[in-house]
Amino acid sequence: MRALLLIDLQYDFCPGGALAVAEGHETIPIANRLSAKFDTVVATQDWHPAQHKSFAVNHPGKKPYDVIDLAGLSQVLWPAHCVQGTPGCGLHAGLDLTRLTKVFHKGTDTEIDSYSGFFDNGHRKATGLGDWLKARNVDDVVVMGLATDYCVKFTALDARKLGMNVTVAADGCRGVELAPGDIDRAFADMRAAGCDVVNSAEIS
Ligand code: VGL
Ligand code: ZN
Repeated sequence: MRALLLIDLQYDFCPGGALAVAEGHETIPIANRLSAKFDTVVATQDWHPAQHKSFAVNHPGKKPYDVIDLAGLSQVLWPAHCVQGTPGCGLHAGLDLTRLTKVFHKGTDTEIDSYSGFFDNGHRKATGLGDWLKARNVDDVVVMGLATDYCVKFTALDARKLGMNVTVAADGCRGVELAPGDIDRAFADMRAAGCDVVNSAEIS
């Protein structure tokens, strides 16, 4: 069985949002086109409490994009984004919600960030996505969404670690690109882990 994983297609990652990704909204029509071809479509939602420790505002004296140690891991401090229940946390209204089989939230634990849709960054707790897919005998996943160099990348890498065949729809992804080359490096990392990186038009 196969599933489409739509990663963090939320207002805060689109132009005008709190952690806007350039052209983030351009992923929406691609998500809708792909969704029509899949029986199982899962969306993830970054879903942070306001006190989340990945937010610079929760570390006095720090500013966005500073890097700190959090729970023993290197952590980029972000502008506050995807705060539970705020409009910015919402899935983009252009997304065809009728196609969604299931939504998984991540980043809910104040103490640790969660880029992957499967586990927190320390691989300490699972979101339930892995077990949910396994229960449905999903062994092939197509991944796309926001942001290429964070949540898409770590979701794709974790899917590989869980033994799934992973295809990344590159045109359905946009990245943060904190440092020049981050997006290209993210695709290279995904390829190196065995992900097939393709154009969405190639997916039937
Ligand atoms: C993301 C940074 C912080 C993402 C989420 O969805 O890629 N990036 N939180
Ligand atoms: Zn986040």
